[in-house]
Amino acid sequence: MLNIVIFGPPGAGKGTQSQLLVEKYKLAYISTGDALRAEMAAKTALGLEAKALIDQGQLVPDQMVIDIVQNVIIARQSSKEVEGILFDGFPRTVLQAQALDRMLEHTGSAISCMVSLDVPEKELIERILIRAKTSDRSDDNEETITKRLNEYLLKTKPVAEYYIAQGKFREVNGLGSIEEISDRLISVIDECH
Ligand code: B4P
Repeated sequence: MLNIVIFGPPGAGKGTQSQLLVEKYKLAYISTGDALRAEMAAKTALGLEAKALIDQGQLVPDQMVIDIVQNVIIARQSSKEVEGILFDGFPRTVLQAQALDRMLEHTGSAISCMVSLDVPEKELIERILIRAKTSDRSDDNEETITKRLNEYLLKTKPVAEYYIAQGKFREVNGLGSIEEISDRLISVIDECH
C-alpha cells in the first residue's frame, strides 16, 4: 500500500500535483477542500457550517473532516482497483494527523510518507490571486488569503513536525513548472515505498 499525504500552504499546488500522482501510482484520492466545496455547492447543513468558516479563512472543525475521510477509507477497503490513497489538504492539524493514523491502523495500513511543497509566501499570494480571476472560490481574495496563511502557520505547519518525528517527511521545491515539480515529487515518493 502507498498512502501519501501531500502537504503545503494554501496555493502551494497540492491539488494540481495530486491529479498527476493519482494517475501514476493508481491511488484513490481525497481532497477535503473539494469535499467541503461539494457540500457547500449542495447547500447541506455541513456545507453551510463550513462556508461560514472557509469564507473567513479559517479551518473547519476537526471532526467534520475526520468523518469525511473516514468514509473514504471505508469505501477504499472494498475496492481492489487502487494501490493506496492520496490525502490532499488532510491532515491540517496534529489532532487530524493522530486520527488518520488510528483510522489507517484499523485497516492494517499506515502513511508511507508526507510530501511537502515548499513555496515562498509572495508566490503563494500571486498564484491564488491569479486563480481568483477565474475561480468562483469565495476564499480566493487578498484579505482571506492572509487569514488562510496565518491559520496555516499556526495550526497546520506543526503537522510537519509530527511526520518528521516518524521519519516520514520529505520536502521538495514547489517553484518551477508543473512537470518539474512532479518529477521532484516522483523521485521522493519512489524512495518511500
Ligand atoms: P484546499 O482546497 O485544500 O485549498 P488550497 O490549500 O488553497 O489549495 P492547493 O494547495 O491545492 O492549491 P492548488 O493546487 O489549487 O482548502 C480550502 C479550505 O477548506 C481551507 O482554507 C480550509 O478552510 C478548508 N479545509 C480543507 N481541508 C481542511 C482540513 N483538513 N481541516 C480543516 N479545514 C479544511 O494551486 C493553487 C493555484 O496555483 C492554482 O491556480 C494553480 O493553477 C496554481 N499553480 C499550481 N502549481 C503551479 C506552478 N508550479 N506554478 C504556477 N502556478 C501553479
